[in-house]
Amino acid sequence: MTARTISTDPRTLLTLPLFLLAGCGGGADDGAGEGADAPAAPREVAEMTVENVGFATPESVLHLTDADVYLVSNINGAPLDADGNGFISRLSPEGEVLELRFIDGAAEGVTLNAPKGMAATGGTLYVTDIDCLRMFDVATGAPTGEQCIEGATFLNDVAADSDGNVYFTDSGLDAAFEGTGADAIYMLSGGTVAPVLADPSLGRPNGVASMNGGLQIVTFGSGESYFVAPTGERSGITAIAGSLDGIEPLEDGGYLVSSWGNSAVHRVAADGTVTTVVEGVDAPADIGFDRTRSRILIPLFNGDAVVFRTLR
Ligand SMILES: [Ca+2]
Ligand SMILES: [Ca+2]
Repeated sequence: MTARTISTDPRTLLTLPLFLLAGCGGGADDGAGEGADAPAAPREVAEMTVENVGFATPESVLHLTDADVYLVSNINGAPLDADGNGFISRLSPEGEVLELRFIDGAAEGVTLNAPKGMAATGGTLYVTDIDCLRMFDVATGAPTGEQCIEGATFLNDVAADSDGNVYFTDSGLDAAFEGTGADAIYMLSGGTVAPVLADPSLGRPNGVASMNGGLQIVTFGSGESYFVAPTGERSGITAIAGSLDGIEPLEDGGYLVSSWGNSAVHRVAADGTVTTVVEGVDAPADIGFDRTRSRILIPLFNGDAVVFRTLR
């Protein structure tokens, strides 16, 4: 008996491949009343909540496009506890947990305490973990290195640019979510880490995206979004919504952003227009985006679940 549960949004049609329906048996939510009429061909999973599978304080979801698999980082405990039990799961686009502890902080030779943001480039997975950026082989999960930042208090999101440079934020928070003044945006390039910006006025930077020739930052403290040029100059500082977390760039120059304050995912168009694309998601942390399926991947920080929603 699998512990896996799929909850469906009652507002949408449940569309599951037949093997999933068979695998869930009576355990599936009963949005699946169409079973007898289901066509033989596998259909696309449109809307889904993957829960009761072992996720533990999931902070981010990353779509690995080439492998077509989702990675889910699990803090497993408090966000700043160096408890050695963080893990990263592999999840299929059909909502099947392929390997709950693909990378396991409890395993011999692996250090992972409270993993948060992730980015993959050049065969390496970069993961923030309190005050360190840890590296793993993205295919095998084997540890390949780390960069620990003196004075960092709450490293959070990670993004890579097309040249393989890696950017990551420090939200400058302590265990009580009070400001530490360590707010920063770092760049790892050629094996060296240097701050792009380090300033307590950065608003508790959380999500970072490489786009439009620079970085777009969204903040957890001030609920703002702003652009950071390669020179470090900040511009376009705009209030979006409370407690912003994840950001995903869109092809049109706009982006998606999650807000704990609104329990929502918003779309910010290239002209700055803000709309709501997902509502009613509690503590939506570092969202991912599956561009192949136009699917938003939402980790529910307090719900130990990952929600799939189609961006229409
Ligand atoms: Ca932990
Ligand atoms: Ca985050």
